[in-house]
Amino acid sequence: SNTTTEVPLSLESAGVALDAEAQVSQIQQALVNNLYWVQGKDEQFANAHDYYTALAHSVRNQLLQKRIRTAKTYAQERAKTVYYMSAEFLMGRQLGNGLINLGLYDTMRHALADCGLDLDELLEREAEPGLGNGGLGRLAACFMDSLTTLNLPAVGYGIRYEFGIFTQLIRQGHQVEAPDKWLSYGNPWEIARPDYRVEIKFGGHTEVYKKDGDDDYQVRWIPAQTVIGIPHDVPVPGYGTENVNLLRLWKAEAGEAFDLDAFNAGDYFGAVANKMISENITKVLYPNDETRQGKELRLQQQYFFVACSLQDIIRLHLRDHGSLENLAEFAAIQLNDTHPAIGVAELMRLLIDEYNFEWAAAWQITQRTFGYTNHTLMPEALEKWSVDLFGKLLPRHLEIIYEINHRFLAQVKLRYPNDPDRLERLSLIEEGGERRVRMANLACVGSHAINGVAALHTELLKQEVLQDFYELWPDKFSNKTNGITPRRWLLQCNPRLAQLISETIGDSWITNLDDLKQLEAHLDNEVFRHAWQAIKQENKWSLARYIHDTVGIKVNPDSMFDVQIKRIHEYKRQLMNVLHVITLYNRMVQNPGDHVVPRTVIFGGKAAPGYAMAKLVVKLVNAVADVVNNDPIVAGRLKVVFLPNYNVSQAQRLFPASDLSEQISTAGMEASGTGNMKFALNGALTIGTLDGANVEIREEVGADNFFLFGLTTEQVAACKAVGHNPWCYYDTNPELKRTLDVIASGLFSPGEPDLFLPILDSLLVDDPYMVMADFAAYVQCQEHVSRTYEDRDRWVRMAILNTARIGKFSADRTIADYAREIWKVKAVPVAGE
Ligand code: Z16
Repeated sequence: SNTTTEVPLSLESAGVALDAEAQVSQIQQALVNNLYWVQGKDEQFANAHDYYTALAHSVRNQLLQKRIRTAKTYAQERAKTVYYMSAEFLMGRQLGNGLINLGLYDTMRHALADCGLDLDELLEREAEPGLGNGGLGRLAACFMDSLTTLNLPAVGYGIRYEFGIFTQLIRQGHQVEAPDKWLSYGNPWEIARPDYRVEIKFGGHTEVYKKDGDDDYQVRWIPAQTVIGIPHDVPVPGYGTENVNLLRLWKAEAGEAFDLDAFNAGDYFGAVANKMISENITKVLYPNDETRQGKELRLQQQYFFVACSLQDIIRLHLRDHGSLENLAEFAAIQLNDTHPAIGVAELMRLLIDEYNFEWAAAWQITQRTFGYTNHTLMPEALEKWSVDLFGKLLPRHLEIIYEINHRFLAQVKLRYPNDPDRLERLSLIEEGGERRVRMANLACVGSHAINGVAALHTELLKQEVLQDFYELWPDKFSNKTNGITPRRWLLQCNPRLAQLISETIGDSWITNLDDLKQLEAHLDNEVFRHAWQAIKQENKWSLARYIHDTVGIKVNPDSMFDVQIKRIHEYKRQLMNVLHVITLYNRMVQNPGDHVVPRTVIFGGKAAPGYAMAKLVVKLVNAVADVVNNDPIVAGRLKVVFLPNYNVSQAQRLFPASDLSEQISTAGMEASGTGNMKFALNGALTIGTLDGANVEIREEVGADNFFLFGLTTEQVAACKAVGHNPWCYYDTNPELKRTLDVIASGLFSPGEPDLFLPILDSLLVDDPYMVMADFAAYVQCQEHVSRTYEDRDRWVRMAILNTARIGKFSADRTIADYAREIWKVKAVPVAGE
């Protein structure tokens, strides 16, 4: 054929009137050309991965075309831009999402089928870009989708980790971590931009000097080392829009000036070794969710990506506006947690040391530019860096932080003249013991807006963790309840349900999730309810197949799929869920003939590699699964599954197939949760505590359609205040006693009788997460769940109502609120061709 003699074609974008047949043949042509010209492969030898890559390049070409027009439009309109700074972006696979957002999904499926290729199979070839730990990183990804869908000018700034979140393997029931080599077959979605490289300094010292023609003294930073940041751009499409925003991820490389000395000194190997040290900065994602690690490399990562991003923002701003005076009018920088909070000191440094601003002017620009989102109430998660380490790595920033603190505390002293304790709490520096820089305090002082991620979380922030800041500046605080993108979390992951919904109420819900309310009018339509139930059933069959393929366990698709998928953490109480499973098992053993509602209890989630208790919970789940799944007395009425390596791709299979969503954290500990929203959107019912966004989900779906149990935040606090005694629950609840006794008996740890002792100790000695206190209520609520599930028609009605009433939790709503109330940015739609 002559197809291979032409230069690679890109797919023609929509707008050009092509009939379906012409479009299909053009797609096929583009794929073959890409195989040949980009990948150097003949059709004959191409495998599924090659076709995936070809397809990805075709989609990327179209996105780039739109991206170029988007950038032009934003510049012409002098649009205010959101810069979302996040150490994590958990984007998930891009191909399916790109096809859907371009409106090409069905066409592509047919074009591929024509050549004997299965789109689903190609989609599975894409490596998972796991550049995040969990909720916080996935939130950033949902936000990018909504920002673009709402036509808001935005750039996501982050780190291009060479290794993302580790691959979780299960060996003899234990978690084992393997490196995540997600880039080993290349990444068709990114474009390196060496032309926009920036230089970043580290270490060394500062000195005072006089600038020519200036009487004032200036400070300059003489670094010990410099590193180069290379941006890698990933286009971010929106749904049904021409706009394409950018995710700009930084990769660290060795600076040339830096190794030249070593080369000149004849130390060739030393110079190359130093290159490796620089490149380490973006080597690997820290796998800690909610626990900080005071490692130097982590601080280097944070400073590196923030400093790269600020230079980039300034370059763009000066290109379009000429002066930094009006930076805050055109740039809104959002700090996703404290990970990028060093940006406050870095922007001050740039303005003062590099652009000659006076302190007061620089400070005003800085405060007006930054906003700060807090994601946790847990004190152990709040980032604090040793002053010593900080000063070694960032000597100039430490000086600037001291100066910010000095001026800030002077202001506080005027307001609270005789309150040294308050001063101590507000200080950017923690004294007593090793002095440390408090990043949350820096973020609060340097931002004009501070927000929590769910109503309860924001209230608790104001009353507890950030109380002193709230009393100082109540107007800075607001709530922005988290949301999820309905494109990935319904349209893409649950195509059958999406189709039924669109056939029933039209497809406006895709960009206006509140329209799902119209489903309520169809609640009494039996045909609709049956269709709904049949889709859940099909999704469960397909998950059952996946479970069998991955872990070899046969599950009953007619049983209730009871699912808890999230990072493994004591406060999330996977342990309480396992204890419930053991209790159900004990009942079967004791009364084998009793009627039970069959359940499949599914767990998924990674434990931080250094978190021994979380890893022991993983082992316990697997050990309980071994016993329960193989005991003939159970007769298949209860199955336990631990799915290894939970990630975004797996999540897309799990949410559509779930009946019951486990949201059982100790009240007051989960800032928001977002999995809870994904379950409800896909018609699962929640068993949950009054924690995080559960509170608002229950408000929206109605108390009758939510299985509530457990102590409230206030009750937890009261209980702890009087002294919580877990033994009394053990002594007075025979089922709980039996459950712990069975673990202690070694039934789940043959040959290792002491294996689970740390778990029993934690429960019986101080039970900091109130598992013992909430257990009876949880088990009772689970009985109510089972009885409800038996009335299948009632269950389906409740499920439909959950989906119908979940509209508030669209990330489109969340982003519209940020845009209006914090960022003051407006939509800038790009015209079609
Ligand atoms: C994270 O994923 C979260 C908080 C945090 O301090 C660090 C990480 Cl890596 C999570 C919260 O635990 C969760 O409740 C919340 O929904 C999510 O951030 C997004 O706000």
